[in-house]
Parts: sequence; C-alpha cells; structure tokens
Amino acid sequence: MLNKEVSKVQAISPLSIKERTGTINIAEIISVLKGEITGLHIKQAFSIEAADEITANFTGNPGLKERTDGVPGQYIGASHYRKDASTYFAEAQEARPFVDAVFGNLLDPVRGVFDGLKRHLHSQGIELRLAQSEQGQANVCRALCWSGTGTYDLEPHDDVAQLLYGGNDCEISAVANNIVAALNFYPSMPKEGGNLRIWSHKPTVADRKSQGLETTGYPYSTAYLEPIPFYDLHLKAGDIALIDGGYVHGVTRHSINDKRRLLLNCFFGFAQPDLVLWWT
Ligand SMILES: O=C(O)CCC(=O)C(=O)O
Ligand SMILES: [Fe+2]
Repeated sequence: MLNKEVSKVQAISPLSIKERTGTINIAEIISVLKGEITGLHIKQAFSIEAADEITANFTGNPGLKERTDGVPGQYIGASHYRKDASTYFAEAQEARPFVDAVFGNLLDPVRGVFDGLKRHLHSQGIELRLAQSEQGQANVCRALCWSGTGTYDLEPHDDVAQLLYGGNDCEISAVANNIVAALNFYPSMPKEGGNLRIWSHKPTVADRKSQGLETTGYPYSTAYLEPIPFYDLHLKAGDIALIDGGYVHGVTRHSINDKRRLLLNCFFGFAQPDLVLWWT
C-alpha cells in the first residue's frame, strides 16, 4: 500500500525554461520575478578569467567554513536557512570581509546585476535594497560548494519555506508570499554532473506540511518527486542560472575526482509592491 504522505497527486506546474549565450538582461530578470520564466540559463555570462580568480580566492579564503546546519557543504558568507534574523544578520556582518575577498580586485559581477536591477526598479518607483535588521545587513552573495554523498550534491528543496523559519521578525519572510528568485553564478564546474535539476512542481504550504518541511523546504524525498517531470540545466564555468526558487530544485551528483563545483548564490523578491529585498 502506498504511504499516505506520498499517495496524493502532486500538482504539476509547467516549467518555462530559457537558455541562451550572452549577457543577462534586466527584462529577463523581471520575467523571472513575474513568474513568466521559471529557469533562465545564460551561458558564458561572465569571463573565465573572473571565474578562475573567484575560484582561487575561494580556495585560499580564511573565511571558508564547513556547514553545520544539516546541508552538507562548504561556504563563505551567511545563510539565513534555519536561523532567526538576529543570528543571520550578525553572521552576515561578520563574514563581509571574507565575501569581499572572494572578488579581490575584480569588478564584482553579482554586484553588477544588483546595481543594474536597482537602477531599473528605481525608475519604476520600486526600491531594491539588501535585507537588514538592527544587527546588520545581508551580503550581496555567498559562495558555496555542496558535498552531498547520495544521489545529489544538494538534495531537492525549495527556497521559500526557509523564509518562514525565523518567524515574522525578519523582513524577508514577507517575500514568501511572492516569487523568490534565486540567482546563481558558477565560477567552477565539473565536467560531468552538478546539473541544476528543476522539477515541475511548486509546493504549497499544505504540500510542505504533508512532508514535514514547513519551515525548511528541504529535502523532498525521492518518493515524493518520483511522479514529477524535471529539467536539467547543464552548467559550465562562467554561466548564470536564475530560477523561481519556489519550484523544487537540487543539484545532481558529480564525481569527486572532477573539478570543484563552486557557485555564488543570492535571493531576491518583492516584500511589498514598492520594495524588493535581496539576501543570501
Ligand atoms: O548549486 C546550485 O546550483 C543551486 C543552489 C541552491 O539551490 C541554493 O543555494 O538554494
Ligand atoms: Fe535552492
């Protein structure tokens, strides 16, 4: 007999994927924020020289830490996942010099997207800013290497549930009512595997509850995802992926003997009709 938790039919939400080579543009970013594009993959979006320098700066960074929150990986920066606002913002503040050091003397390409989007939204009467609290301000990005040892480097999850963990004292929790855009830059990628897999499913609060993932959105089981179609973004160093983080997504396994899989990640979305917040 089927397990009660996975016996109901998961709603299929169609994916709208766009893949091309070039430079990311503001219209596409807005399309993701509006829910018109689920996954945007820009190939060769930033230079290999910048990618290599970021990778070298990550490897030698004194702020590089092992994650201890149940998600296997190494990181520089702060993750709000499973943290209250004061802990998250204090950690972000502390990690700032190390995040800056990831870019060294480079023009920071993540900051470039932030600045471009900020200018555009400003002209529409919408403010874009880093999320903040009395303890400090979010960083523009965090740098991460996943180290899962099962089927996935990073288990299937959504990026919305985690906004509800810290309660309402955190201003980013309001974004959970809207689209949470996840912006990823890939400075180093293995030859095989490490795909960003997006499932055709955007879990509701009730879906998450049925899986016991109300405030984490991590990890969705193989049984739960089994009937759902998915699409893999095959990423290379220098690529950018921008996805609707409300859809279940994860990272396929890559060989340990291959190159490091390094990403720079951040999230943004509407907290109010005239306010877009950005955090990590
Ligand atoms: O590593 C990736 O490609 C995806 C990262 C991700 O989903 C996350 O940080 O929430
Ligand atoms: Fe994610």
